[in-house]
Amino acid sequence: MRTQVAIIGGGPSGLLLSQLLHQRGIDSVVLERKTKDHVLSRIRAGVLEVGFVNLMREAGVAERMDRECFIHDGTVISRDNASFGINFKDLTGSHVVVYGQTEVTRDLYEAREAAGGRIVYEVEGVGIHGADGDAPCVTYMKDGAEQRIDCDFVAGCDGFHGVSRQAIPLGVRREYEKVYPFGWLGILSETPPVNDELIYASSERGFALCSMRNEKLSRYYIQCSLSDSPEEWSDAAFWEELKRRIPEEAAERLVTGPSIEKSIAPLRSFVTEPMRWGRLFLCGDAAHIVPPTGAKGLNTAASDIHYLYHGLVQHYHDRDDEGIERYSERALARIWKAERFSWWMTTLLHRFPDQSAFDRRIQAAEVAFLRDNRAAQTVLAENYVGLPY
Ligand code: RFL
Ligand code: PHB
Repeated sequence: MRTQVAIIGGGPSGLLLSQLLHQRGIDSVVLERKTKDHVLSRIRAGVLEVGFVNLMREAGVAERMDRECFIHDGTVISRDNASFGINFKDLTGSHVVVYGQTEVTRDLYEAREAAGGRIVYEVEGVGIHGADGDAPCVTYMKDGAEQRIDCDFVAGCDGFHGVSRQAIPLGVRREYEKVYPFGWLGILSETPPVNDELIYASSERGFALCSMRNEKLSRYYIQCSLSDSPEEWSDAAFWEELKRRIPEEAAERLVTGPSIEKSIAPLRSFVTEPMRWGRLFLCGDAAHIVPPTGAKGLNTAASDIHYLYHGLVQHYHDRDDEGIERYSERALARIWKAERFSWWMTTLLHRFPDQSAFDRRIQAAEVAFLRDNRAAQTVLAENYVGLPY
């Protein structure tokens, strides 16, 4: 098989890139390790930056999103029962959009299928060859037979556990990592959200987040121990713990119900550099991870796709390689700022096992400063709604 861009990974990064390239007449093939149903069963991001939404529009896949999404002009921060709002609209003139990653991925799959896009599911043993030369190729196993795709470029969109990053030689690759000593236990429940804006809650018992997907579907998280397993947490225990961490008035109106999904995500910050090696480009979780506290994971994946897409269009339409040559530099400049913001929000709002009483007081003082200081709120708001591409 031959294509212009071989894309490894059929998550949101890979599908969005494939769809954007298609809009500009550039051919791609997407290789996905799992089935489509499996990818769609993963409950992940919920908060999208306007930059992401604009990219979906450019890809021609924003119709349902524009109809069904929820615009959030602000968020609530609480600490030990006192809460305050951060008004994004007032502070930055912008907002964020609530529309689940599952729906984003579904819309992208539908668009790729409608356009006759080539997506190969359940591939195994993907290998990238000759990325440092002029004629790369990708090999993989499908139904017991080895297949090969010759291409001009390879986009590694295969997430944190993928193979693309490993294709960059160790002598070239630098990795930066911070692992946090806790995880997030998340549940999805068919109950109305407790609040019309998200609540980020810091408490003596640990962090909690009240989020949502729509008027009838809520997403809640509580900070948990890394040794916990979702089976150990009954729904009743989850709701009780959540209520103890969020402001009392919110706990009183919280509607509880059976969970329809329950999972634990460990928290990690991770960046790999460079994000380009010859004709191989890393995008999204394949290159970097943030703790979910700032809602930046999918949004940073989208900015990578923006830079790569424009670089490839420049290459094919203008015969100019400036965009692909500077891809890594441009993507990383934005990534590190999102890494900083996500690390900061995580550090501000979580309970760390080795924290002293002094550390807790400093955290409380920082939350109080944020509550009282417009400049501090503006810093949060500008980062949360998304820095410019
Ligand atoms: P994905 O989604 O991991 O997709 C990678 C795809 O590649 C496939 N794959 C392979 N295919 C072929 N060969 C191989 N060897 C392969 N290895 C892997 C996988 O099966 C998969 O389909 O990466 P992508 O596309 O870069 O997208 C990244 C986002 O999924 C991720 O950053 C976000 O979900 C992070 N995130 C959030 N981001 C936000 O912007 N806003 C949020 O509100 C937000 N909330 C979250 C989150 C992530 C969470 N978890 C579970 C980590 C909340 C949570 C709890
Ligand atoms: C979510 O709705 O899943 C969500 C929202 C905000 C975050 C993280 C996750 O910061």
